[in-house]
Amino acid sequence: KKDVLTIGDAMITFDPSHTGPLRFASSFEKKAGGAEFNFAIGCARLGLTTGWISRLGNDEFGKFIRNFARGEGVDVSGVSLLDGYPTSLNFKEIREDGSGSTFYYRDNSPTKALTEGTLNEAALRNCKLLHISGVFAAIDPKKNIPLLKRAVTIAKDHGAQISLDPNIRLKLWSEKEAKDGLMELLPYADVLLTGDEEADLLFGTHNPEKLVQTCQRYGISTLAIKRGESGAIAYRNGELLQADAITASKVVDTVGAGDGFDVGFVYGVLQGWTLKRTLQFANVIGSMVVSVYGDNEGLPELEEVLVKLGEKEYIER
Ligand code: KDG
Repeated sequence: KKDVLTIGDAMITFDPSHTGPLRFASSFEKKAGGAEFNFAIGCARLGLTTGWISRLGNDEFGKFIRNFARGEGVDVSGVSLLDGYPTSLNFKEIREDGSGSTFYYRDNSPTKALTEGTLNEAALRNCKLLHISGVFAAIDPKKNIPLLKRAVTIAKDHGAQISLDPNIRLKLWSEKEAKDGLMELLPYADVLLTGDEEADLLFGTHNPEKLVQTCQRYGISTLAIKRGESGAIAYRNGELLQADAITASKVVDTVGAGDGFDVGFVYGVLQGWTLKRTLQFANVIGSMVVSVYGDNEGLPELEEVLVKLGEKEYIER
């Protein structure tokens, strides 16, 4: 079985060469991004066998994204290039403190053509963990919520764990749509990876004890709450832990930090690590992503994390 499988959208990300309002940015670097895509890249970099199900345009950008994922070792046999759907674009605005905004051109995302009937069921039956996120759900909620329900049902019936990151993007759907849609997916999740604001929107609270109770109601065994600069919280089997944020050497681009955390957390879950180690590992990866420009360029290889944790020596020359 593959360690990890994910389903979702990817886009060309245009990163501005300078910080400041996008209207004044005149040069950009062409990269690739997308929440579920970043997740797949991060898992593969850690050495997990990883598959990604998606649709891209049959164009230069689609080929670039597919080849990028393939080059990182992601199994892209579930990714098709389609005529008639240009690959989506995302222009990023980056502020001085590394925070940013995204400007999407993805109304006609190729993943709109990814239907339940075209899902690769064999891949879903053959993974240890299926990761889903609210970004793909938001692209086309009427189609993608039932599609994701079908996907998680197949995966779960064949023994997979399901991780869910609400990844709420209010540029893609309204608060009500997000809440209604994600609540339908929640009962299938084993691992919930959420932010404070997302928890507020979904459950009306981000109080950890209350969220633990909510998870118990939904049958979610493991919870992680990502709090950016305030660290992270994790819960499993009666154990509730808090970890301070790890100060990054410098923060240049915070986009993708949450995906990095997810990658690290899921890695720990799959290795059967203690909750403490899992949380620490996830936290370290989140902090590594923010000190590199790009949505996924800062996602580390396993060795780099071990160096960061002081468990391995880095030989410079
Ligand atoms: O989580 C990071 C992603 O959000 C980014 O790579 C692209 O905005 C994006 C999206 O919608 O996936």
